Amino acid sequence: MSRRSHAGLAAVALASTAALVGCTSTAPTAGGAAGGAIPVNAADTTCEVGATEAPAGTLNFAIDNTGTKVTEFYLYGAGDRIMGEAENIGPGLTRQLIVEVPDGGAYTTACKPGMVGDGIRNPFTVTGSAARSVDDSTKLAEATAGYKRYTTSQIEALVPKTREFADAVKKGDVAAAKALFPISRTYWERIEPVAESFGDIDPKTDGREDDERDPGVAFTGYHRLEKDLWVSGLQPDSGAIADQLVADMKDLQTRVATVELTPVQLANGAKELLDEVATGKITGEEDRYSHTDLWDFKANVEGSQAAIAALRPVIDEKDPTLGPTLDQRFAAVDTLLEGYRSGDGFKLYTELTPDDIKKMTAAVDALGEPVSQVAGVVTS
Ligand SMILES: [Cu+2]
Repeated sequence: MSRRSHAGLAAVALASTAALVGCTSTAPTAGGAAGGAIPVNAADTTCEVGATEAPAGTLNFAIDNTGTKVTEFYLYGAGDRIMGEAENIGPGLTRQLIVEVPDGGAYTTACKPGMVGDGIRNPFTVTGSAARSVDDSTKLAEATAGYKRYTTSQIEALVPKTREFADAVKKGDVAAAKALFPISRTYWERIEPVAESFGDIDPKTDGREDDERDPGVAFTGYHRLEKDLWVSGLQPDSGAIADQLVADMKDLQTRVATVELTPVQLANGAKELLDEVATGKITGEEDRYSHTDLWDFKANVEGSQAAIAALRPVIDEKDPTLGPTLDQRFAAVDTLLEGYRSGDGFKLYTELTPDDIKKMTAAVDALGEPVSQVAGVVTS
């Protein structure tokens, strides 16, 4: 997840007005040219979205990073619900984002140069309503049902394992809590795009210390406790932070039970997980106190693999060449990661060499390319 601020809706309204007035939102006509991709010119200080509205259904954005910083693009629903996101778009690169938006209404687009803050936001209207793609294909319906079972099973393991971690923190058993930290996070990191899509849970459970926050909003969740365990020592409120983390995971469990996943979300989620690896794990940014980034790395890749596996019958039907390429690239990443095993876990990030990082970056980029094609294939 980008280092987003928690400035909430107030900033949304502010940002979009600013974008309209100051930051070159050129207010073009509906949809992309002739129903094609909606062009987005994402620069360092501007975010020109080639349309202010589009009919409900499958939206297709072509995001062109014309700036000098890595950027990302979001389509938000009400309450900053993430409808779709494309992260880690390097300068000079173009990335396609396909998002299924069956319900008409008010949405918001955001470009985030440097992947920080609330981004440059513009209102975006979706008109009418459309059938969900899952409704007109048995294979797609089976894919989302299968992935929903996977997500549910991960959360059924996440809640008790997080409880175990929290109990160790509350008992002051630092050694046990340190051992449980990366293990309990594995279930979270496997399904992170689904968890993130709610908008308000991820910042509380997986936010970093240097994230922008509203005044009075504390640094909580896994990484606060990671800092307590590995750096500052357990604090008087560590127990309360641990209990809150468990409560947030239970909240996630309740919300996921009613969520309807779409095939495009599975495909985008598989890519988002690899972007997570590229921006958070390969850089050592995510688990900066414990250096257990490779546990998260493995979990992100497993989660991506699960989403792709759920969609595989549809992929094989629509593009029989893509499946074998995906298998080969996933296998290459798995084999590479196995080389960094240590005991039941992995080497710490601090034990990796620049050459290790280079190999990991190349393998994840090589996997990211065919995975980024899946959204287009399953909606074709
Ligand atoms: Cu994370």
